[in-house]
Amino acid sequence: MDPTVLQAGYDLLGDGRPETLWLGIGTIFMLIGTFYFIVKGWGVTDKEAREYYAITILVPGIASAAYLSMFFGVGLTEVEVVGRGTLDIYYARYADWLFTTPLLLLDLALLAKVDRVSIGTLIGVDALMIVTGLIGALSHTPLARYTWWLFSTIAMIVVLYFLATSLRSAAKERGPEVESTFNTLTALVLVLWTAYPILWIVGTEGAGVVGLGVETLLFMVLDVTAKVGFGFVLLRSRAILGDTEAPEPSAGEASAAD
Ligand SMILES: *C/C=C(C)/C=C/C=C(C)/C=C/C1=C(C)CCCC1(C)C
Repeated sequence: MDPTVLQAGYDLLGDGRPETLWLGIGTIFMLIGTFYFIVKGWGVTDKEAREYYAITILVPGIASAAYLSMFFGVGLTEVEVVGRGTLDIYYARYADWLFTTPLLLLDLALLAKVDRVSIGTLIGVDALMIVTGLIGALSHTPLARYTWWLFSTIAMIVVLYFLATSLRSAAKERGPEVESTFNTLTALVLVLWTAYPILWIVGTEGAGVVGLGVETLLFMVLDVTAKVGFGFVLLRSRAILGDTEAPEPSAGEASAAD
């Protein structure tokens, strides 16, 4: 590929947005992920596994809509920033993340089988992370932008800490299959999610060291891996199956088993 294409992308719609190449490729990957998970989940009858499929199919499904809208230039706005001029901000990302990051966390919370209060707290702090990141992206002074970035990053650290400590020990209680899948997915989340605030702060939203084309490419790679890659690891694991080997003894179940 010609180096200028790698630098900025290729203006597919001819409207002066070279990043449309990466947004178009992102849409295709998210659609492939969505349909792959649908086909894979088609004949699944296990009740618990079906829950994981429903959640995990929604994630790239929502992202494909967000990517397609950004591709066509919807969910894009201009923000005047003191000392930086006018920035192009794709705010549709935050709408995507506001729904998809809680769903990814819900998958992990279901694996760990934690209570509703823990799930609510985890998702609440995660939503705070996305909303404060959006406020930062729409702010007009560098000081405000960096302050919101810090707020959002602290919320992210709380989420990741919660995953690596209390959810991790809860997952361990559920046996080696769940423990190993949970740990693989959490390692993936720790690495990939940490890259988002770094890319934001070096990218056009922050210092502007990385241009919009490269930034859009890297966010696309992160988004595809954090959603489709995550789903691929989760849905191929036996950890998502209900505890069929040791059914809870309850009245009526003996006759239902015949
Ligand atoms: C599928 C999409 C995923 C997994 C998105 C994750 C996004 C983040 C972890 C974003 C974090 C941010 C900060 C911690 C600070 C700056 C603003 C954000 C929203 C990029």
